[in-house]
Amino acid sequence: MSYTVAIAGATGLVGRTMLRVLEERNFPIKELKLLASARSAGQVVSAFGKEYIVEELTEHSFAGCDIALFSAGGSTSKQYAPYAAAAGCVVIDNSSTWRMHPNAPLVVPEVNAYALEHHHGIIANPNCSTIQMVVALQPIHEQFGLKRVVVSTYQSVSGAGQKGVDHLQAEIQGKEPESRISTHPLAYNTVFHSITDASGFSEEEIKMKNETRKIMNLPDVKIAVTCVRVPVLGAHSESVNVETEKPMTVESIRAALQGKPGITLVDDPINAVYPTPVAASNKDDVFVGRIRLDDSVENGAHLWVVSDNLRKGAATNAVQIAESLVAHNWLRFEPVEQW
Ligand code: NAP
Ligand code: 3JN
Repeated sequence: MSYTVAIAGATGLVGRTMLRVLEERNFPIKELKLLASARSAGQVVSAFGKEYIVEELTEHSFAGCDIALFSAGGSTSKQYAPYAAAAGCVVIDNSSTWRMHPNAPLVVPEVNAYALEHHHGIIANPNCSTIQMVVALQPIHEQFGLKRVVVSTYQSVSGAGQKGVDHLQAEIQGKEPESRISTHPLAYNTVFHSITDASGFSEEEIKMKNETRKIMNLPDVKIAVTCVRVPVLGAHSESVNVETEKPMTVESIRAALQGKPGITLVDDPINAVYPTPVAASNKDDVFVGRIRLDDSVENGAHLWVVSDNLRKGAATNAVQIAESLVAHNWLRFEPVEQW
């Protein structure tokens, strides 16, 4: 079997990474439809040894498509994903639009692939910072029972799309950026995501908390989040502190993580062996290291978790969802009346 796949946002950082990941993983493509805004219509993109012409995304784009991978921003997903689902095409959406919708499964295959079984045509891909954290947390939860998580992120500028990369690179070259993702300088600095919530939290912090609870099916787990942007081009790092029901040792944590799908342990701190964003870039795994016990609570530990935000944090996770749907024969779905 092979499938007709549309990519909405094919010219963006995530969309281009999706194309690469589909190619690398040899996803069975019958036809490929590359969609973006009217600005990019007519652009030529090479993939799978062929040249494709980018088309403007419209409500009619999904006729005959089996799967649509969306990474064109939240408002585009909100407007067009329901048209795709109505055309019988399964949407895997990278924006936050559908993540907390009760009819949309929010999936990281290593954690909750089971949630895909009875989908209704729109499946949400979590936020990049959430994905890498839950991949590392799930084996710890299974072994020791998760009570509380305290996480601080060190997020690369590619998380803010092409604009973020251009902003940092311009400043490093001593130029004025054409557009900015922060009112503060990015180069040689640390900044926060926009804070629009009256509580003082950024959207990114709120997403991490809500999405983690939904994916891990732990509605009451305690989570404290601080999200920070650092002058790194690709891959997000996270300091993750966990408190568990059962006691842990460094060795038992390593044993819980070792060999789990999607996780690579990089943990020999005496020899300066630990995960870094440079080493994690262009890889698909979540890299975990600096495992230490935290003696400030009864059962506590620290982890350092690093992953490529454009790959496992976005494109790879979306393609893994598509692979899982295909492998289980779960592409067909019962539609909902209204999204
Ligand atoms: P990007 O590099 O800025 O690319 C944005 C893409 O969306 C471009 O292909 C753009 O097409 C397309 N687009 C924008 N407005 C559109 C419209 N009205 N109709 C059709 N296409 C439109 O951003 P990105 O990093 O790829 O991220 C895209 C989205 O993915 C984000 O907004 C977010 O929701 C999600 N996401 C990103 C990350 C990450 O780590 N970067 C992680 C998770 C999720 P044009 O080239 O024609 O403008
Ligand atoms: O800032 C980052 O590192 C990740 C940003 C992700 C992002 C950027 C713009 C809009 C998202 C997301 O995936 O949550 C969204 C969004 O769809 O809300």
